[in-house]
Amino acid sequence: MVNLTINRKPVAVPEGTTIFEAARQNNILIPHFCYLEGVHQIGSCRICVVEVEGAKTLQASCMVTAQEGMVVHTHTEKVRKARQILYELMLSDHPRDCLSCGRNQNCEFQKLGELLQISDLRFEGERSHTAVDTSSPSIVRDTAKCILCRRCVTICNQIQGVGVLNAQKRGFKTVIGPAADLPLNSADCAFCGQCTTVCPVGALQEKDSTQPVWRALFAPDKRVIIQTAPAIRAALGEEFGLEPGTLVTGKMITALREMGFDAVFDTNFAADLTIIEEGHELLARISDACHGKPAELPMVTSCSPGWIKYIEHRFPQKLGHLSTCKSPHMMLGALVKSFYAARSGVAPQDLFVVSVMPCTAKKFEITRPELANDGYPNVDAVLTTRELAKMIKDAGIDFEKLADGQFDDPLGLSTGAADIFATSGGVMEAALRTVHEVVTGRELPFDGLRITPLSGLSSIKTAEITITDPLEAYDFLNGVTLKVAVTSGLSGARKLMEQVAQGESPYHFIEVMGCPGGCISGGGQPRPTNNAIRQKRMAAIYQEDEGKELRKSHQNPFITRLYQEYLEKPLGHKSHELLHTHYTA
Ligand code: HC0
Ligand code: SF4
Repeated sequence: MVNLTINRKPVAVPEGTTIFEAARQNNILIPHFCYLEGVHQIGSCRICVVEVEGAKTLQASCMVTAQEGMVVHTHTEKVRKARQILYELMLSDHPRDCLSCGRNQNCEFQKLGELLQISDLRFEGERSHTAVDTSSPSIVRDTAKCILCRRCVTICNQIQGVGVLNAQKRGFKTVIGPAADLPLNSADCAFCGQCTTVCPVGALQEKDSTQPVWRALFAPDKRVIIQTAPAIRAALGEEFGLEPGTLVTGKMITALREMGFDAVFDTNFAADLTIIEEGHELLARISDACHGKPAELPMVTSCSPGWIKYIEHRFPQKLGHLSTCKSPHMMLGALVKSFYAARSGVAPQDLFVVSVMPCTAKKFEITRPELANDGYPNVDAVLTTRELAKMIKDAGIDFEKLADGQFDDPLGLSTGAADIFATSGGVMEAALRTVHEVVTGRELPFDGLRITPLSGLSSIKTAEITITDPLEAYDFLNGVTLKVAVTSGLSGARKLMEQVAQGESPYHFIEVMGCPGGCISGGGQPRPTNNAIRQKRMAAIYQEDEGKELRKSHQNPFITRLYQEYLEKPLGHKSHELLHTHYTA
């Protein structure tokens, strides 16, 4: 341990702790701005400066390690003045359009100004006048608002391993963006939106979809259908001041009805459907391999559109490894515009399908020509969790006081297997719950159906299951050890795909989610998202699963009926037409 004094208080902290952390561990909060716990400590903003006795200059507390006998002062007159000047200098180059900024009232820069008691605008700097980059269907980049904290650079390079955002040019002309001034749409951006979750100001935000959704709701000739992703229910409450991990499924449904949506369906229904289709696809590929036919193994999940965009950029020769399944919300959209349209007597062109997703890349996904049927996009608009919260507030709904509602039939019933899609490892676990039972007639041989090595926040997780005594049709699998891997965040995906590209992957099946931790911490989820919040959202998701009577996708009675009355069989003709696609380089 290291002993030091902070604000006349003797404290002891583990060796290697920064002054900033030492203070925080002892309930002394040092104002800060660019710092992100455990992720980003580069001292670029210097707001966290402190006085260290004996040092000639003020020290950025996030950058300096606590030393034995150090004497630190965090709130002296000199320190307070320095912070105020630093803030005012940043403000001198910042637009003052707070009232119309998407981050108004939710801006870390605004909050810091309040904390530092900035009352004067003493400096009027030369302003940067850069064009707003609206080229991406997912993300808007407004570098005039950027305060060069470089959090997004760290996330994009070190966490996601994509490396699209970097500091370009020098001095006053420095901007954060793709090389050669490329617009985001022309760079290799995955549209994962992780940068939008850490941007403290309005420089990186999701592209607005609230206005098209309001227009559809107000259009007299539109029947507007909404579906909600598995991860929304564990995070939406945070936008209304509830504790992270509070499940708000029922309130969310009631809010959507009060806003005027004509039907509220659950993406989880289609997650169950995905398991049936993807599980059979996996078995077909393994069967081919076991019978000496060409088969692209490992099969890799295809439901995360940021991941799809990444593999298209980085491993275009390996697209055949992707499952041909569309992502669940696209499957549900395709069913709404076919099955539901026919049942309810509404023409597909009069239906407007909205998906609420924790993901910014889904805004791009719905524009893909591979994901349309009969000339209609499967889904018409994607709202992030943050956007839905804004709309609920705009509609004058007192969210906390709402009674619980129920999803509409028949596309609203789901099992626990679908709930866990929201978290890294969930799709794999859900698939194995069904695949093992289809092959052997028995439940997974794990306690409470949980494959715990596959859950949690590690970047790459693996498991093996040996098939014993399969049913006759699956005799070829007797004694086969199924090897699976799970990763979330694109840098883990790159490692697993490098093995595939070198022909050295030992796995049969790989789950990839584009965001660290899976959809619970997608690019469209409430800010902030850190590991403590991820853990709480994850716990809520498993609680939802464990509370369900039906926890395996093949037990969903409406899925059984859908096959009987409409789709006929997994991987059948209608499934291929509506639920599957091919991505080509
Ligand atoms: Fe996900 Fe999904 S689980 S990608 O993480 O598969 O966004 O929540 O909706 O579509 O179901 C996100 C979350 C989804 C889809 C589902 C998948
Ligand atoms: Fe990087 Fe993702 Fe942001 Fe694109 S969306 S710039 S890949 S963090």
